[in-house]
Amino acid sequence: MADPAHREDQKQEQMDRRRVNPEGTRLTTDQGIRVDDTDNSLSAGERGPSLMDDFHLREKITHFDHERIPERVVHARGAGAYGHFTLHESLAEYTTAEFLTDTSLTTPVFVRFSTVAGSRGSADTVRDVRGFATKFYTRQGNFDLVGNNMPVFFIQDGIKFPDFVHAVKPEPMNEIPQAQSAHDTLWDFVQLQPETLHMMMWLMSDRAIPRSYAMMQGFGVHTFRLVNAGGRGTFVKFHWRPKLGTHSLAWDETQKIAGKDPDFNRRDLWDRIDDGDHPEFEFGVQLVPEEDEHRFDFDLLDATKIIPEEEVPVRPVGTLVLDRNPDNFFAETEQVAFHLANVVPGIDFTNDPLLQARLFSYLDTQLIRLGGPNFPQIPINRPIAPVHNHHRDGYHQMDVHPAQASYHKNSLSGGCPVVGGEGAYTHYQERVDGNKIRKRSESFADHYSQATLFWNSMAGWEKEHIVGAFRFELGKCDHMHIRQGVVEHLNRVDHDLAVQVAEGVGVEPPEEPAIANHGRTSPALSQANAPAGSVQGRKIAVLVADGVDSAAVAAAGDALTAAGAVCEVLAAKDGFVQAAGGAQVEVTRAMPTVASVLYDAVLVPGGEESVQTLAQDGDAVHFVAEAFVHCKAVGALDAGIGLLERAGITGVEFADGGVVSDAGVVTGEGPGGDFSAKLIDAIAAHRHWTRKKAHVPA
Ligand code: HDE
Repeated sequence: MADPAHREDQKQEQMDRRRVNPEGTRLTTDQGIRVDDTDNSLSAGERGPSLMDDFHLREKITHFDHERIPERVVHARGAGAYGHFTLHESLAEYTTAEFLTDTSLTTPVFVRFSTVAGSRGSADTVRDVRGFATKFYTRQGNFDLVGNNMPVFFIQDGIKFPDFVHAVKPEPMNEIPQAQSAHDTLWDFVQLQPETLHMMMWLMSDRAIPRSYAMMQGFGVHTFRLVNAGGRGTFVKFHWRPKLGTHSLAWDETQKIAGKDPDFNRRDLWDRIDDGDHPEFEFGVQLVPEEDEHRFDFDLLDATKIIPEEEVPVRPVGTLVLDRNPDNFFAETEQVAFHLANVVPGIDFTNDPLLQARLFSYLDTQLIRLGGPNFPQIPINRPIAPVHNHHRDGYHQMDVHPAQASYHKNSLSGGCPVVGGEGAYTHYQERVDGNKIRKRSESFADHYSQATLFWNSMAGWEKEHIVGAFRFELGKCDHMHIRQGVVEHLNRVDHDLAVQVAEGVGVEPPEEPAIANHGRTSPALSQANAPAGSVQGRKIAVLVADGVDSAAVAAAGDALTAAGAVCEVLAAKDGFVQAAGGAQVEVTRAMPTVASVLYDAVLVPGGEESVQTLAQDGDAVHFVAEAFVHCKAVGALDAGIGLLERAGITGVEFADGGVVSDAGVVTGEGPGGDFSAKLIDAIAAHRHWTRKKAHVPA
């Protein structure tokens, strides 16, 4: 039965009961005994041995000794947030899931974003798939949508998952390299397992290096099934689409960020929510009637395939807003346990063999990671729907069950909990029939067509990035036969791609295409066609020194801030700089503590003296050059244009009276006119990937 007392904040109210506030308290042991001293052990005399009597010392050290739990075997590094899901359009025709049919409900959620291959302490900006796991605390129980930011997967059958993960993880002899796919074992796996090819195209694309968790799509990947009140099934693919658009970092930038700020994506998510700039995602579904199951040239049960949006449009039906940071990383983000098998009535599985293996894996791994069968009682995992059953005992049982009967059927507890009733989960009655065999279906045999579709759909700059990524990754493989093997597969995806990669990694380029390119495209796959973004939450660096034109700093800063951007004033040192007219301009950060890779754009205001100083400062010159090379918006006013020239940014037209904007370089005489508007447009465009930049060293 759904809980009639459902409230929007029910999950937070439940969490509040477990939140412990230290204010006004005194230090105690775990037994509640007040402690007189926590800095000195109990010892026999001032220089004598510590004593076993010291229960506080023993307890303190023992607890510390047991603080760590195993990290997730994959998706170890993550960042979480609470939020709400609202439905705009009822899917009652297709499902009985209440949160997908009742548009008056607001469903609390917890989301965890993650990288896959790296350890808990690895950098955020590595080339990798990103997890996008959502726990909906619905009135009918928890529904977990455990998805990724790419719509396909590396393998078709879950039995290959341990092989794949062993191949991509650091190599066994020396645990090198950390959180990198650029090594022999992964590419050896790829060349011998061509079903990986489609996903490898996604992994080599900019999708694998998102600018922000708030700027990436999410996908349920598998085909699931919705089931309506009449028991009719409809195939469904789940989609998340970010309100800010789907945007990525530059590859060179990601590698530098990994050192400058390894927490880049985690921090970005935290800061956005802290600043009230709440990440928002549209929830959409692709629906396929059961009778259309075989109408595609691929198998709906094959997780290495998408349903092109041009064939089955994504129907937007809801919105997810992330609006609350966790209070404690371990308690919430680390202990949250997602499981694909957590479904509510009206949502069911299909026979996708990758999905089926996942049904087993998540609970299994969580039993060891979270120490026994009672982890659903951990506050972050507890449903808001009431839980009653005969599960008993086990490590860390938190509930007290006074009833004499812990079995069904019973007469001693009035037959309770009673089985069934309104809203009970019933499995979709799919008819199955077959011999027990170990054999991949013939309908899973085509590994190349959709990889080609992806390649064909890319803009020119996206193709360049993909070729660059293949060259980088294969260039890190020591074994030439592995490089050659991959190129041969790429020659079945697209001949041009194979030749370009081969030329970069020193192997024989294929002479002829192995398969003719089918020429089809799916425009929805290209990030170039994603809706333009905004400057919301974008970080802009304003470079200053003594003598800066403070009016320009204030005017441009005001315009950018009003548009939702975050402006930071950077100078050689912290404190204040003395502006041209004598005013003081507060410095947000000292330049040596940051870098251009941590910002979306840079602005150099005027002021002769300021610009002369900056032009002598290697950090400032590098800052501007690097931002330019990473195709970011670069703005300069008056004398500030001189710093751009000093950085080697030539070939752009400089303003002579008016505002000139060329490939994201915006120059002007003063912050007035349309300078700020042009700069805002240039920043909102995210990156100017087609910019000519090879001549600028950075
Ligand atoms: Fe997972 N996956 N996975 N996976 N997965 C885990 O569960 C697994 C797959 C995904 O933020 C593990 O609790 C198998 C596809 C996410 O906590 C583990 C197979 C997709 C997360 C596991 C897959 C995912 C996980 C590790 C192939 C996208 C992180 C710790 C059959 C649709 C969730 C854990 C979080 C985590 C197994 C393939 C997404 C070992 C066996 C496909 C987002 O159970």
